[in-house]
Amino acid sequence: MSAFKKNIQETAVLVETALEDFLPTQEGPLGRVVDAMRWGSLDGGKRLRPFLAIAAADIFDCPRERSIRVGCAVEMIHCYSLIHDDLPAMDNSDLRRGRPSVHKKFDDATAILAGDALLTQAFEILADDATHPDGAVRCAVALELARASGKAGMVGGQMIDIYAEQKDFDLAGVTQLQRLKTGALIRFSTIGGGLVGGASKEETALLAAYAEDLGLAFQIVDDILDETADAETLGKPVGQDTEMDKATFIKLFGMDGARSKAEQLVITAKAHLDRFGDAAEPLRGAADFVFERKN
Ligand code: GRG
Repeated sequence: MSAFKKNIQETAVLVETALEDFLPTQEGPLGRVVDAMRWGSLDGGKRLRPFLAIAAADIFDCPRERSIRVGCAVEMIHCYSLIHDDLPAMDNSDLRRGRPSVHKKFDDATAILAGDALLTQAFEILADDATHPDGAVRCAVALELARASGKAGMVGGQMIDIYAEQKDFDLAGVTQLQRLKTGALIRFSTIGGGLVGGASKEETALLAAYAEDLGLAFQIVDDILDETADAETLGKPVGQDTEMDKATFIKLFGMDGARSKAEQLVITAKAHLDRFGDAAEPLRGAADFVFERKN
């Protein structure tokens, strides 16, 4: 197993334990929403976003108990977005992470509430002084996550994805859509880890530049997998982009062109990390992983 795979698996165990602690089961009617939050967030996924947060914070020797909280906050936002994205009103997807999506396992209302509760709990975690003793740092991290998740970030990207006439999108249009829908949370993960670790303005800008290239590479690979992988490997339905005539990087560049664009982005992403030396090796590994991933 590569050093990176071992590294991300170890981080995933830490994140799983922390998420379990944040989401203890409860008795009574309230227990149902907690069960749905657990179904939508525990025991699944690559945990790439928390990995980025923890790896970025590690560069600055940040105590893990702080960076894991940032990682859990962004994973909760990510899981809420997947739960809502799978609803009949959006992607209408029955399968997620290789098992029934939350609204299939429970029902639509419970899935909406579980997503809402994960979204709000993410900010509860960041606002707690266990995340950082300095309120200004907690506030800066929460501000970045709010911007990355809301109308100027993931929600905005989802809106464009659902309603824009995508067939005429050029490179700028596709890049803008993906920068918001997927890129914003990946960018937050990296700079959120940096901020909780005490990164300077200049260091945060380098982490942001890395994450922006990484986010686009991630999305291009996502487009490629949607066309080439099978549903079992991916743990979700495939071929939906083509079916819905979505604007993708493959439509713009062709399969080979998209692959070499992603490869190029991984190289430029890693170049932004030069200043951090060996301490950024896990983030370099994440960039290679994003390009090579199969799910
Ligand atoms: C509902 C507000 C709202 C937003 C939804 C993220 C998103 C926006 C929709 C998900 C649809 C999708 C498949 C997007 C492509 C990129 C993406 C986020 C893939 C899933 O992320 P991974 O591969 O998943 O990191 P795991 O399961 O490993 O965490």
